[in-house]
Amino acid sequence: MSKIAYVIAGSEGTGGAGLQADLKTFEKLGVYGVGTITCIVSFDPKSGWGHRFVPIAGQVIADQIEAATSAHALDVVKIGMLGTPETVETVATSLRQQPWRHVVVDPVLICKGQEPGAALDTDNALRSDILPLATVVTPNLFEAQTLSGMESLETVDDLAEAARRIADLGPRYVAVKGGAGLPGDEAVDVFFDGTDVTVLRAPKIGNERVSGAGCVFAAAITAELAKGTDVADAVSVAKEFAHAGIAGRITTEAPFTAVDWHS
Ligand code: PXL
Repeated sequence: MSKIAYVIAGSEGTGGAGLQADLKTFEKLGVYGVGTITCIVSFDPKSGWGHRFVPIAGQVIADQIEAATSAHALDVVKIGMLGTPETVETVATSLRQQPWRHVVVDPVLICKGQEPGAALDTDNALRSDILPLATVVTPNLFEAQTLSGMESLETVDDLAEAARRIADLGPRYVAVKGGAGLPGDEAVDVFFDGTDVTVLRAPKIGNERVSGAGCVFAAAITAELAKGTDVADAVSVAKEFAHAGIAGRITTEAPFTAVDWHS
C-alpha cells in the first residue's frame, strides 16, 4: 500500500508556492499526495505582482476534507495557508473529527509582497484553534516573532527561545526557519523537540528569499512522517530537500525565484 500525505493549503497561481509546491514535494519524496484548497492566491503582474486573494467557502473546504478523509486512511496532514479566521475555524473543526499521528502546521501569516500586520486576526485564530492541534510547527522568522511575541529575532539563541515559547502554545516539535534571514554565511534553522534544541546549518545560497522554500520544507517533513520517519530525521531530510530546491531554483517573470530541482 502506498504511503499517503495530505495537505490543506492555498493555491498559488504561479506554481511556485502553496498547494502546488506541496504536491510536487510529496511526489518527489515518493508519497501519494492528496490536497484540499483553502484559498486562491493569484499575483497580479499588472500591479507590481501584488496579492489577489480569494477564500474558498467554508462548506466547500469541509466537503473537500470529507472527501479526502473518507477516501483514504489519512494520518499525517500538513496545514499551509488558511487565510481567514473563518477558514481557520472550518479547518480546525474538520481536523478534530479524527485522530492524526502528525499535524504539521506551516503558520503562513503573510506572503511575499504583503504588509506585516495584514493578518492579525488570522494569526490570533491560528494560535488559538490550530496550534493546539499541531504536533510539528514550522514558522519562519516573521511568524516565529509574531507567535512567540518576541521583540526581534537576531541570533541563534533568539530562535531557540522563540521555539520554546511556541512549543508552549501546543506543538511538541518546533522548527524555526531562520533561512537567509540571520546575518552570516549560513542559512540557520533551529529544531526544538520539547527537550533539546538542534541547530541546522547549510551554506546560504544568495540572500534573496525563494518563493515556496518554506512550503517545501514543511511538505517534505510531512512526506517523511507519512513514510514513518521520526520527526528529527524528517526535519533534516526536509532541510536538505529544501536546500536542493533553492539551489535548483528557477527564475520567473515575477520578482522572485521559485524552488525547483531541475537546474
Ligand atoms: O509561501 C507562502 C505561501 C503559501 N501558500 C500560498 C501562497 C504563499 C505565498 O505566496 O500564495 C497559497
